[in-house]
Amino acid sequence: MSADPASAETPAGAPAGRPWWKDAVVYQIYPRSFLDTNGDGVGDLPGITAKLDYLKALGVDVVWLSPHFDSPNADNGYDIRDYRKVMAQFGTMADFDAMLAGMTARGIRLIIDLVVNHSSDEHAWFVESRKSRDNPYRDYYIWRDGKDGGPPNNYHAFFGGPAWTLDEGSGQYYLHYFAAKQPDLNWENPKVREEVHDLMRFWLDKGVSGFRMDVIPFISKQPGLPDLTAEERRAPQFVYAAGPKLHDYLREMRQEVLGRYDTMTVGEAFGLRPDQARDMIDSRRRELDLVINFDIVRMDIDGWRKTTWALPRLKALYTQLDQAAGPFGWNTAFLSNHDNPRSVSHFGDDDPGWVERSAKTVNTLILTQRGTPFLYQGEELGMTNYPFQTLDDFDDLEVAGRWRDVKHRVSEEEYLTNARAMGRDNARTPMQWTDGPNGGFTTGKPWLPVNPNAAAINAQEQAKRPDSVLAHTRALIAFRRGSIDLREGDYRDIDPDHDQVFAYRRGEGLLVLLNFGRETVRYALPDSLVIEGPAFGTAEIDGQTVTLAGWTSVILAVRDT
Ligand code: TEU
Ligand code: CA
Repeated sequence: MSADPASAETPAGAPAGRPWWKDAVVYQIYPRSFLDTNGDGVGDLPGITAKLDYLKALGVDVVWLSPHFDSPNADNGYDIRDYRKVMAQFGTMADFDAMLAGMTARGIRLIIDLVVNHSSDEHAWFVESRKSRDNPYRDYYIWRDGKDGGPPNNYHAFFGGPAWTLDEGSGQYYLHYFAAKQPDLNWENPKVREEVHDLMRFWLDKGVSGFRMDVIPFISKQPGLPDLTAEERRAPQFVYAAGPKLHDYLREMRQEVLGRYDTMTVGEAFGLRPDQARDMIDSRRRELDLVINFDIVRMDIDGWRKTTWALPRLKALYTQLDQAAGPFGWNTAFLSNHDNPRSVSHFGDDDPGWVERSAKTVNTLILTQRGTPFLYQGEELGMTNYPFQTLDDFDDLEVAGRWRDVKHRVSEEEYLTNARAMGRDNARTPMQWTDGPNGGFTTGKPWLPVNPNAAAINAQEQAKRPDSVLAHTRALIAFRRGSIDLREGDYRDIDPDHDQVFAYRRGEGLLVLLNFGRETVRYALPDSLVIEGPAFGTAEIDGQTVTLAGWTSVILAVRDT
């Protein structure tokens, strides 16, 4: 192995050079909520095509598109009925091709969502599978006889109730980790794996550059499907993600499909601890390239309950993830997506007086970490959580499903407080393009209401203002592109215990300072550090002391004495 850290990341036998996805900034689009062009209240693919210049100006390199496939939408497209068809509400295959061509013309790559732990129960495979015990598709899914007049084991579904549903016709139960309309595929069956490889090739041959893989650690089931212990039932994902065949399936996928194209793959690491996730992305093992870790976004989550978090804990997680990735892994940096609350509301301060400064600071954190940053639509504007009033205001099946599970022992008020803080619909309200009706998202009735703060927080207004969150985010993406220290440099937290300032070195030349609170902080740097001046942003510097106003951030050029 060479001593040069850059070449140490290239395993023997792999193409030399740094993979493009390490230097990319990724932007996630939730198509249902991006832009509606035909007034039916649902975002669509032509809406994405219409905004490609906006994405180009923002400076992102890759779009991750949440599922755009034919689906009955029990879980907004994460229940796929036909993997080769575009969801009619979103448009046609011609619309998809036009969108992809528009991206390619602008130098933007597209990765799509691969949701193959489960399909929809309306998928032709499942329609066949449930017909009878001897149907040729029976073994595409996981069917078992019941036990003692109930389900085969005590697995619980993430969206409420048991993870087994009885099919009256054939008298057996099928397994579904999520909703009953999302039956789990049987990866033990080589035909299932071939079908998945085929559909991957279908989209790769169209020109997509890779996949974000939904709950990919769950594809290998526990042998014999034993009952969970009481302890395991509190967080079953750690059992579901620990199936023995996961790595075999991923290596096979790389060999059969991915290795033959120039791709980027990012696995959703739900249920994996950092050291287990590292195994999926160790470049020597030839499985996936990147993972979406849950450690940070779910650090203050206990089931449906939100607990609290503190800055030193957040810092410790960043250091842990960085160390876990090691020389053969590469991290992602993100603070929200379509399953989590808005980052400025969760990690920042969404009070109208602070939201703008705070969103800039949160976005600075995302864009200055070591790893590939993922921004979620609206994050570049500092979009906030939605003021939900009642449980009926939520569209997401997770809110209702979990409520059914706990309503006999939890007050509605307590449940609502938690759903307001953590509910997935916070991130799913439509993009706020203008201060006009429905934030410019639709001329019709939006499928989920637009946040009333669209009058104050919207792209049109921010595009005109040089000190907006949008302008800051755009400038920072450009700065990152030009900075070897940010893209490649190592990561060192210089003050892990400070409870308001996050201070870290990137490479030899940069120090990032983030003030995670409203109080102004006079922050003293060690004498061993020479401050050459701000590299991005401004700050009042007096000798070794940097004054950081509430919720502000700065990147300093520094060197060691
Ligand atoms: O999510 C994985 C997942 O299980 C959690 O993130 C989910 O939001 C919930 O909290 C589980 O308790 C992926 C998708 O991102 C999500 O949108 C889908 O609903 C889910 O898988 C099923 O496909
Ligand atoms: Ca539409």
